[in-house]
Amino acid sequence: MKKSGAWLVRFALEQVGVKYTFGIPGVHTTEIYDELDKSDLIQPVLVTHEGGAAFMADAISRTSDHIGTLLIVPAAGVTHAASGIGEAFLDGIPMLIISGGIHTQSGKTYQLHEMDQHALLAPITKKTFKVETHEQIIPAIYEAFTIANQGEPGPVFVEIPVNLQLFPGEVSETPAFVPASADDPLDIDAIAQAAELLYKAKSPGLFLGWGAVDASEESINIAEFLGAAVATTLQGLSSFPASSPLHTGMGIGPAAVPAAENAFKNCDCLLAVGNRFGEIATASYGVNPPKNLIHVDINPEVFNANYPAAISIEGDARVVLAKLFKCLKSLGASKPVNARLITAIKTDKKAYLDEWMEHDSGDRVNPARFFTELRAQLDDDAIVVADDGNHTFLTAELMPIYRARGFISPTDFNCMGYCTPAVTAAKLVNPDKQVVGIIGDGAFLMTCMETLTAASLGVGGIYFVFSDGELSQISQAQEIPYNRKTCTILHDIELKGVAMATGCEFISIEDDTGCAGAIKRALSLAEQHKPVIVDVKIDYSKRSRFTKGIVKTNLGRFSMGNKARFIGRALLRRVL
Ligand SMILES: Cc1ncc(C[n+]2csc(CCOP(=O)(O)OP(=O)(O)O)c2C)c(N)n1
Ligand SMILES: [Mg+2]
Repeated sequence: MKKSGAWLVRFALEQVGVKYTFGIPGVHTTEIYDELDKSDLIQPVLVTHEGGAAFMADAISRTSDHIGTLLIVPAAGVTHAASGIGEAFLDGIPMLIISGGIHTQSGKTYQLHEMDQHALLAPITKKTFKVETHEQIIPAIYEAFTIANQGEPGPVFVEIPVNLQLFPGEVSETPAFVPASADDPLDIDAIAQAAELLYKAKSPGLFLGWGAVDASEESINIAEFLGAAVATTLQGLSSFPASSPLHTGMGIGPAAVPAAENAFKNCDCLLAVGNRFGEIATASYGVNPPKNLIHVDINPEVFNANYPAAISIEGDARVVLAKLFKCLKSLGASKPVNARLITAIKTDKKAYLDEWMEHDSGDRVNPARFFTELRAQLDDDAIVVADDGNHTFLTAELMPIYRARGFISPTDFNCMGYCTPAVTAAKLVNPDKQVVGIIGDGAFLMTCMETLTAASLGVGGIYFVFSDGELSQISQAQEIPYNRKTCTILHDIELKGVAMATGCEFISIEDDTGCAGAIKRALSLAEQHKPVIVDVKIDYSKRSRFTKGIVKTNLGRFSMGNKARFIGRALLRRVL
């Protein structure tokens, strides 16, 4: 039979369950866009910048069962999208990237958008495909989808030359997509050994990353059985419900919240799941896991990369933890409820919150008061999205998250600009859930035009912009050593103007007394499908535990000579 390439792309994307594509059409993709216009299953979404499109696709994957998909022009669209593709790659998020490709049979070079996209994308994708015939289109998209979801997930790129899209070509079949069954063998011996170590431990603990996000139930079973404290990484914040009495918070080292720092001080057996001990997760490698480290991950490359493991178990977190729980139960009765630990966690959490609540924020908004009010008004299954900056760590430390995938943020690629498009997309694909973004004012400047996309689609996301006028996570680090803030004081902007320009509602929160009413109004407007930009005049005069912790860890690593040089310069600048 004869089919156009564009038809084949649509067929394959529908088969793998794509619901939205994000991008901006060009001459190399209009044929596919036109084809998607006919689809009952896929909605192509016009964005304002392909960088936003990539963050949107990422958020679709993180908050739904659909794979986030880009449909972009070659070269210029791909380079714009590269930031979001990189984020998805380092954070282990599945993504399909479909781009047009230059004409392969014109016999001409120096074509519009001609470049080696595969070389550019190789380091930030799991694999790239360039299809050469009509026959290859469906299999390439199926394989791309499979690879994107297999093992540690990530982005996969498929280039479809424009001439294939436009014209019909011969294909022998148009097979339905059949998902590959992934029944990888488990290392049962290692799991049994791990169970014994955990069962024997005096003070076992769980440290969960994003890789454990779909294994909450299994983690809860194990933690309750052992009476073990549970901490999460930043990306894994939603992997364990903050409502559990065993939940301590983010981190396990000196940069962790106090409940976690204290609960893990004497940890003698650590079960780390879906957490590769990266720089953010360990607060600059400031953690010190016990000798009995049991490391579970789907990607074996992470084992022993930064910290030696006593036992490494490769596999899907849900499957491994279910088996581990069975092994634990076979060893004996569950441990008695650890009342001392539970009381200590509760006391530490309250003391840390009190410390924040008592902090004098002057006539600005106290972060703890804002988050406490937001949590009180949000549904348990609301989705909270953060960008990258000081606001991220404040959210992680002060905003309890109750449901798996109820918190997302750009983590290891650490790309600012993520939040605004991600809120738009998360709300688009989760219309029945509340979706709120916590966005630094610097990050908002990067991608705030994706609020226009939300307004045009009638998507009621809420964008809480933490306005401190600075690139704070960086300016805080300049304050002491440099005694000046080069290029981190933001140019003045009237956010109300952005709201006016994009058709969003606008609310301002000037001080603590404004929080309750403003949040209530924002939620009610969002329920009426209106996106809302909320300008929060935040007070950043108190540092997060994370920031204080990494500063200490890094300074501690400096040689005496370098320490003296840095301190000397800081003192000199203060005197001069
Ligand atoms: C694309 C990109 N550029 C620069 C940085 C470096 N960076 C990390 S945090 C940060 C400050 C963010 O400022 P803002 O968005 O205002 O958030 P705040 O820290 O003030 O809460 C910067 C510049 C980055 N992570 N990503
Ligand atoms: Mg800022």
